[in-house]
Amino acid sequence: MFAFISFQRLILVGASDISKFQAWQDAGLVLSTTSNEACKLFDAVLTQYATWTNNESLGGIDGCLAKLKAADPNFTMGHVIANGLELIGTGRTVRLDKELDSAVRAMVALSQSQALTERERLHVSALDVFARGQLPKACDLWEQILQSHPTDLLALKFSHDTYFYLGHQRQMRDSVARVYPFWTRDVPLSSYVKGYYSFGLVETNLFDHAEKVAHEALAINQRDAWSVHTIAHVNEMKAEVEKGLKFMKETEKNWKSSDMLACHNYWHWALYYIEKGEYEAALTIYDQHIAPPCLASGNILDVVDNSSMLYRLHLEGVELGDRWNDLLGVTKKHTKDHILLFNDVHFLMSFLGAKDHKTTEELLTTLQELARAPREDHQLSLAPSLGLPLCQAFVEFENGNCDKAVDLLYPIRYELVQVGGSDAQRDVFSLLLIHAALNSKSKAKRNLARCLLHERDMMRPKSPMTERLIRKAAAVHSMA
Ligand SMILES: *[C@@H]1O[C@H](CO)[C@@H](O)[C@H](O)[C@H]1NC(C)=O
Ligand SMILES: *[C@@H]1O[C@H](CO)[C@@H](O)[C@H](O)[C@H]1NC(C)=O
Ligand SMILES: CC(=O)N[C@H]1CO[C@H](CO)[C@@H](O)[C@@H]1O
Ligand SMILES: [Fe+2]
Repeated sequence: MFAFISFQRLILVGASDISKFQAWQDAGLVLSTTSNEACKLFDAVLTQYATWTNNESLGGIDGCLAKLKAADPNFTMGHVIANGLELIGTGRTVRLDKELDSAVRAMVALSQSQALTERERLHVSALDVFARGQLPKACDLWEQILQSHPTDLLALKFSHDTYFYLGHQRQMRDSVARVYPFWTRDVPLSSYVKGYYSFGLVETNLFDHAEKVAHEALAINQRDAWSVHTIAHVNEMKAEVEKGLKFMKETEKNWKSSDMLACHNYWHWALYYIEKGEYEAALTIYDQHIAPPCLASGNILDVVDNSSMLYRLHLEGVELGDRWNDLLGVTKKHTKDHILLFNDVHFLMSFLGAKDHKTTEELLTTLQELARAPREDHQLSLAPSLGLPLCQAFVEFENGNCDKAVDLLYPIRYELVQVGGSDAQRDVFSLLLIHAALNSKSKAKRNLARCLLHERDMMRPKSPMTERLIRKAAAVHSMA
């Protein structure tokens, strides 16, 4: 499974044959280190990241990173992958985290003291700009790498994840498409690239094509949790509830040990139950498979899933017990992070759910302050037009000011894609708008609710949730 070490070794053994050496050099992915062990560990980390799976027999990603540092502390690409995973994890920011800030600075300084390849320098620059919040610029640099090194899996995956955070759906698809022909069957991990491509397809509404490519990937490797995830999205977007439930159940054994994604796949599974109105079943999945890893890892994706699941159940009027308070224990420390607006709004959901007014206020004021100061940070530049009205809409809704929530949310709903995340994840914003409109005092807004439900029904016919909401809308309308 070592995608990189093979190239490295071939460069070494091919060195006597100049033309072959050149060919590998041109296509190959040079790693500037004298330690073969460091190359091997770099590859192990990349493989685990690319497959969403910590391999415990290798010591997991953290274990491998520690050994990697020890094998060659001066290995720039080792620093790149270590810092990159921290930054892409979006749980830490150099703005507030001195340790991460100095790690990024040390990486840049180290790279300047070494004779590196252009590709390696671009990797360093990409992370340097990412750390300063310039996510689109980071993607441009990774694209530059991919144009000359289409099998650079690290550049491909970092850009894929960053496009996701940016809500750049077509870029997420096309970035993989541009390198797709180079990922022939013999290239290690190539079936996973099919999974990345299929996710770009689903996020651009090419559902049938997405499903086909994901099944191709699964035919090669049924343990590919990300391709399972794409199919979960297809079934979600088409409201194919029974098909979705069946698929998750049948494949669970193959993906449940992919620890970085399993919680999210369970989240998709529970969504089908919410669709059906089977709240107890959704809560059982939540309590067994979503809450425990979230609590243990504090991983941002897990926290987001936890919040988002609870908020959807809250909108459906389900009693949630102490669950919001438990979640608050994990989210509260992120109140002032403001790394991604998408994360902010999910932390906010938990503050509102736990009725922690002080923390709610703190999140809003610190975001307002950061948004006022001019800065290069891409996400913060979106705070005044998108992040703040979105957060305020949630607050108004919780305070019972449904009309106000609609006024805040309705004008920006087609722009919200820019806060990132998947269509399925951002659906909670559409649901909030519909619920706010349904419960508005103004008749015009209740009428809007009906229109929004028609829109929803056209996009995913036969959704049980939409049907429930349409019945509710008819009831409140006749009351008017
Ligand atoms: C973990 O790594 C070992 C050693 O490379 C490998 O044999 C094994 O298949 C890996 N396990 C998983 C689940 O990928
Ligand atoms: C790392 O680089 C520094 C400065 O060039 C050098 O002094 C040190 O010996 C190197 N360490 C290793 C383990 O190569
Ligand atoms: C990370 C986290 O706080 N997870 C929580 C999600 O909700 C459950 C309640 O079912 C809590 O127990 C977890 O602590
Ligand atoms: Fe998803």
